Amino acid sequence: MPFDFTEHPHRRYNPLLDEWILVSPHRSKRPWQGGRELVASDTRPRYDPECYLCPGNIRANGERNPDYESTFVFVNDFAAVLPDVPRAQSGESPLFGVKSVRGEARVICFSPRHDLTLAEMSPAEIRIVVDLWAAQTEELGDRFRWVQIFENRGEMMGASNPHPHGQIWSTDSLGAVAAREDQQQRAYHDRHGKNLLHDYARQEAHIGERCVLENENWLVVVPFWAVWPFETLLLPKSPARRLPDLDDGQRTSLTDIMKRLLVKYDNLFEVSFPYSMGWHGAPYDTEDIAHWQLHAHFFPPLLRSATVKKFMVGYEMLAEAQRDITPEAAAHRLRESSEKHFKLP
Ligand code: H2U
Ligand code: ZN
Repeated sequence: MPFDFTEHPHRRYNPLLDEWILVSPHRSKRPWQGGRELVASDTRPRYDPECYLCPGNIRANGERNPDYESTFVFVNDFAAVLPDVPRAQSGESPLFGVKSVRGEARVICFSPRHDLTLAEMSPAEIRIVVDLWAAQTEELGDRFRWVQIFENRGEMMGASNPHPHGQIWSTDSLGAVAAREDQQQRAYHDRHGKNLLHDYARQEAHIGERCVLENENWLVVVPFWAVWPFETLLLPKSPARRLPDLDDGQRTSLTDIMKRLLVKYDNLFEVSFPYSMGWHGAPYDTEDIAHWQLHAHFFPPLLRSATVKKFMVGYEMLAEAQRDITPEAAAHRLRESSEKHFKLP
């Protein structure tokens, strides 16, 4: 019997993280009698007087938001990292490692409208967010080695507030995932003289079966090594190191492809699709960044409906990540998903 990717359990390699994942395609038909998430009825007002992020409102720490008309950035009132921290260093024992971390955490409101999401915002409004992400990266990159832009969307992903917003945590050290991606891209570049994700995007575009969307400058794939059921990777088609490097045309086509991807996500289960997404641009600690390719990860937790999500438990916590539905099947479903938002008449 020949090996069949769509039938037989196998492991796939993630070259960005130097990790393996278990794929069990035969298992995707198993019945589900476990937990279902509640679909929160999405009847948010345009303005919520109780919201900490709406224009003109008072935040949890007593400060008043300006009457902003497009986007608004402020230093997180409950920041996970702080700019002034005394130095700490590990002692003699290798078993109690510690390092101090210096950083700054910001919150970024994508829109004054409490009832929108990025998926429902217009391309012109999304473009303003893209430009803001780039400007923030540039500014914070002057002071910190790593600028982590991210968005937790939806209650299921732990978002503390439904107002459209994201965060930026900048730190003087690379987080573990960032450090691993840096190391892996560097090793590939040293060995092959080429850029890992640039090579990967070219090969995926050629193969096609994991591609979800493509335009002039960008490609969206469900990566060969995806862990989350509908995980995607957004890749530039030509070399790009960081968001601020993108020219006007690249930003316009980025806006276009993000909008299309987010609408497809919402349409998949006709729900405002929860996810964590974020950007990985080259670190700012060195000029030696030819190995880096800018990219964004989208990690949505939903598995088979608006109410059944994937759990990262048991085997995943103890051995390695596992998935049932194949990345190819997920990409197929996302390709089929409409580009007209289900809420539109
Ligand atoms: P999340 O929804 O991803 O948790 O992001 C919201 C952030 O906003 C969260 O980190 C901050 C929280 O600390 N926040 C403020 O800084 N001020 C507020 O008044 C409310 C929330
Ligand atoms: Zn609000």
